[in-house]
Amino acid sequence: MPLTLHHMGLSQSERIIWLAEELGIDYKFVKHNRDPVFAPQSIKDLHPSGSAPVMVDDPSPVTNSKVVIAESGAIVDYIIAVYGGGRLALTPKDGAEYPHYIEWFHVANGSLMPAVGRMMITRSTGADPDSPLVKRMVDKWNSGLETLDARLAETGAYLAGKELTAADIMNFFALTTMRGFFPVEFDTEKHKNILAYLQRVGERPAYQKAMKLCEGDDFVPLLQAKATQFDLMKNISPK
Ligand SMILES: N[C@@H](CCC(=O)N[C@@H](CS)C(=O)NCC(=O)O)C(=O)O
Repeated sequence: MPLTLHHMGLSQSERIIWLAEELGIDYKFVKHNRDPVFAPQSIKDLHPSGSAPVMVDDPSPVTNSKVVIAESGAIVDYIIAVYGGGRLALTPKDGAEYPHYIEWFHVANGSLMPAVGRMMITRSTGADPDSPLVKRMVDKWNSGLETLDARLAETGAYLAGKELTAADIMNFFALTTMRGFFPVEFDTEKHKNILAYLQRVGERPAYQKAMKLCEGDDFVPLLQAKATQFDLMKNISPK
C-alpha cells in the first residue's frame, strides 16, 4: 500500500482520513500527538510546512517516485484524482452544481479557516473586542456562517447539492473540531441549516469511522450548537 496519511490529533487532517473512508481506498494511517499544542517534531520531519495533514505516496503511480504533499486542498485533489477515480469532485460536466462546488471547495481554506483562525487568535490573546479590526473579524466570521447557512437552506443537504462532495469535506472541520479551540455557539434559529447539516454528516458511517480512528472511541464529535472546549488550549492561554 503506497499511500500513508499522517494525522495530528484534533486537527484538520481529519478531513483526509474522512475523504479516504468515503472513497473506501486503502491507506496506512499514522497518528501524531500535539506537543503539547503545536505540531510535534515527527510532523516537522515529514515536510517543511511543519503542519498536518501530510500525505506520503511512495511510490506514486503518477511519478513512480515518492510524493509528499502537506496542504489539505492539494491532498484532497490528489487523492480524488489518483486513487478516487474522480469521485466526490464535480467537473463542468456536472452542470449547475459545479460552480457551487468549486466556490465552496475554495471557501474552506481561502475564507472560512482564516476567519476561524483570526477569531481564535483574538480570543486567546485577549484582544480588545471593541477594536475596529476585531469587530470586522467577528463580522466576517458571522457573515461567512450566514452565507453557509443560506446555501444549505437552498440545497437542503450538502454544499454543492444533494450529494456529499469534497467541498463538504474541506469545510466541515471549521464548523466542528475547530470550535473546540475557542467558544463559538451556533444559534438554533440563525444557524438551523448548519445544525441540521452537522447531524446529517455526523450520521455518515465514513465520518464516524474516520473520527474514531483520528481521536479514539471516546471522542464525541462537536456536532451540537455548543462545543466542548479542549483542555490543550489552557497551555497557551494568556496568563
Ligand atoms: N493550509 C494548511 C494548514 C495546515 C495547518 O495549519 N494545520 C494545523 C493543524 S489544524 C497544524 O499543523 N498546526 C500545528 C502547528 O502549526 O504547529 C492545510 O489546509 O493543510
